Amino acid sequence: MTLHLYGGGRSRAVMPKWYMAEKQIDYNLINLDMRGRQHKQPDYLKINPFGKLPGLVDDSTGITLFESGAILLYIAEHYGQESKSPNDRALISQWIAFANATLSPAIFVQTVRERDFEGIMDVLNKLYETSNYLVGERWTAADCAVCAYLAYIPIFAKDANLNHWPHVKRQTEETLNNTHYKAIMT
Ligand SMILES: N[C@@H](CCC(=O)N[C@@H](CS)C(=O)NCC(=O)O)C(=O)O
Repeated sequence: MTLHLYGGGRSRAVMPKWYMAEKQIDYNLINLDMRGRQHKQPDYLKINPFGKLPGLVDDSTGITLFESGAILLYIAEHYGQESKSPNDRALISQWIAFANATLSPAIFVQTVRERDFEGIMDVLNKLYETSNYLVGERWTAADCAVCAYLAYIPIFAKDANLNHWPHVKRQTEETLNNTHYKAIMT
């Protein structure tokens, strides 16, 4: 086993975990006890000096990585057999950055949610009206990143009524019912 993913509790390890489950990529999961501050111990700080999860080590290339988006992109590029087209790869990277930098605060942070949530849902709903996929004709790391956050809406944005955005609602429900997603969330 060459890939070692450090996660813990409900950390943002969800995205790489779901991606690897979906693509049947073998890896070793190391769950750190955040309450016991294992993610602040010297051994883990060598992987992420900021002491945050997730982190990744790939023995086959010798890289250590932090930031869930960078980890997801790395796994997709090296193990996911996604598109080789530079434009598709740029688009996948765009959606992962959008998920972490724009969508995530619009779900988790109340002040941002009040300002941005509806506008973001309007755009996503329109995109999902014509396709289930954000890049090309198949599920990619872009869909993993965006849908992993959409699945948090029922928990963190309880007041949002997804009936206003039926195509976003469909994606959210499909994620919550996805066998691999459910398996990594248990
Ligand atoms: N932008 C980072 C966020 C990392 C992050 O804040 N992780 C949280 C768990 S979701 C964490 O490690 N919190 C513990 C701490 O900050 O001490 C990413 O996407 O990886």
